Amino acid sequence: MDDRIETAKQMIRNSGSIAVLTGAGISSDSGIPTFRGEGGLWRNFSPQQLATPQAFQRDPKLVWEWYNWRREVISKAKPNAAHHTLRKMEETKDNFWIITQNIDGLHTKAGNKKVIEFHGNIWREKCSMCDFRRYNEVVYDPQDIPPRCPICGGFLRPDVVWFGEMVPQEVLEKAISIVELSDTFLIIGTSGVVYPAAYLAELAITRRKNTIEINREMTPFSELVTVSILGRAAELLPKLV
Ligand code: BJW
Ligand code: ZN
Repeated sequence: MDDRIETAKQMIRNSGSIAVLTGAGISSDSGIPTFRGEGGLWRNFSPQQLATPQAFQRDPKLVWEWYNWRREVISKAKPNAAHHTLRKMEETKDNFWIITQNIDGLHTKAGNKKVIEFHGNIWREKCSMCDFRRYNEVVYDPQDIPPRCPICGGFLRPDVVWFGEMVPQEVLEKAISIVELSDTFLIIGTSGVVYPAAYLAELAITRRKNTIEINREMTPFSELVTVSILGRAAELLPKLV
């Protein structure tokens, strides 16, 4: 394992252009549960049962209860050593971008400036009926759920990307160009089963970038990347710089 860390470290040191794809695993050491695996289920619902427009249409209150609970957890969470390491990396590289699937905002909180929030942000809200959008960093009182649009009275929803919805075109295009322009690609704490995020990692692999994966477990990428390191992101990332 130590020689893998050494190889990854050299790749990062010699690289002028780094792109990073992060998933729920990078925030698990900040106390935010992941989606799949241990502790990932909220009231026994899987993300596929809650993170969909159909679930919201059927039961907006239930879906908001889930997001409100996550808002509460996220409001108390602090960036961990993995987030902080990525901030240091950004400071030393001319070209450095994070593409995160997380909606918790912890990369920005850690001080990173070049962050693409691929699946949106939990504090952003948009109306399910009209074009109203707002940033609203509050944990709701249970009786105020689901919140209503101040313009049209429709239900507000979290401005995040659910299953069956498209990642906004400009976000997807920007992410793809970041991958294309990078020479080193890090894949951190993601199960790699959700598309199109997983496609970005596949793209990096097919374009023969230097690819480094950090994950507690094996993923579909583990045998395809240049270096796969098994372990916790908060423990391993600081060793790479
Ligand atoms: C650690 C660790 C530690 C833990 N250190 N590691 C191609 C093939 C098959 C299906 C599809 C396809 N293309 C599209 C689809 C359908 C679908 C999809 O991907 N389904 C699959 C599940 C099969 N995709 C979509 O619907 C997407 N939209 C789309 O395709 O639009 C086009 C279209 C539209 C209409 C019709 C047809 C096509 C949208 C997907 C949006 C996903 N949204 C969510 C919710 C976001 C908001 C929210 O957070 O509530 O995004 S679902 C959920 O999964 C969330 C996450 O960002 C995402 C990924 O999860 P992630 O980050 O990987 O977390 P986990 O929990 O899965 O994994 C954690 C990992 O960390 C594990 O590996 C651990 O081992 C590791 N770990 N602790 C290091 N300390
Ligand atoms: Zn509205």
